[in-house]
Amino acid sequence: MSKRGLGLFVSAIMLTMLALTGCGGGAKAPEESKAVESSAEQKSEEAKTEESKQAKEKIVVGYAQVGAESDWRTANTESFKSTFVPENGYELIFNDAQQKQENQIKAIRDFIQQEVDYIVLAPVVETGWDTVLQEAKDAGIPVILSDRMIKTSDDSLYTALVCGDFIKEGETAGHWLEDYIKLKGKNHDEKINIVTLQGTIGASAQVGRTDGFANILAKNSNWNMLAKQTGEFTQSKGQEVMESFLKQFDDIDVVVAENDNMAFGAIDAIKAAGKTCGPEGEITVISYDAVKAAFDAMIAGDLNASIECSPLHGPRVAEIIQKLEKGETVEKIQYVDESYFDTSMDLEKIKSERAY
Ligand code: GYE
Repeated sequence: MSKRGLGLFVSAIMLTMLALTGCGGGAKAPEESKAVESSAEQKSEEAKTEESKQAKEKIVVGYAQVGAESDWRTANTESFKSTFVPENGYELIFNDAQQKQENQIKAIRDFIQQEVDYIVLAPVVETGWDTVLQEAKDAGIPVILSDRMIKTSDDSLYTALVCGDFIKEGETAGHWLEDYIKLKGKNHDEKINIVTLQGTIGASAQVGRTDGFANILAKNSNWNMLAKQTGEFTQSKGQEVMESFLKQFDDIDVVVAENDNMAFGAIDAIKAAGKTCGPEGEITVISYDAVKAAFDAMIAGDLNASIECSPLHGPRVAEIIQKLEKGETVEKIQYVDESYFDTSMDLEKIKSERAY
């Protein structure tokens, strides 16, 4: 039982005891019975106050967020901050770890000390969580993983996980490129030179997207991965790495950026190098997330396609917490259904209907 569950259980026993103290004990003399009645009334009043205090008590959620490295991340933070509000019965303690695991570990320890009811973790990298999550488990605080996953030999260290299926996203990018090359009527043996701007190395979003794309690359013998390097999921690093790729290789056909912001940086670098990109240009650019600015880049003709990844995990995590509060079981691993967008679609319309 969670700490919060245990607390509620103990209170329920107390309430029952308060209600019971006025009853039983055989027949009473009239005065005695009056006194007992009034004390019972008083006690049931106390019980009521206790009950309403409980009703007013907020569910305290500590969120160990990765940082503020991308548009996706900003939308994700906003999703949590607008969901976990007092009007919905929550108190949110938000921590921005500035992309550092050690900061997230410290934040989790602080949450444990503050005796929060739930810990939500968006793990910056996959490994190295067992010790601190064991501490949360020992303290009876359920941990919900959101956005990215972890590698652990003990699945009981987290209660649920909600995120994108990153391998599938990588494969979707690969399939999109296969179709696009066919559409362009390229010769089957024509060499396709690719560079990849990777996310934070060791983040499940990076690992999954890299591996998923590699699965499709393996099926296309004419695809040639020239280089892969991290751009840390940021626009400035993406630009920097793309600048160096353009200096090293003069025959890049495709850039796969493992998020939109790195693609924006890459597009700037391509233009600064006097090259062109997008559906009408020399270099094809594919990215992940599909934030609104990616739609603008596709509409402007700079970006070819963006593979969707939803940042709107606030309500999804709230639903999990509500189920746990009711003692219901939750699905352990929940992948969000995702799609992709490219310049063949009615992007203005789609963009106007999107929340991020
Ligand atoms: O793609 C990127 C962000 O973990 C899915 O992290 C997330 C990724 C997202 O910085 O933009």
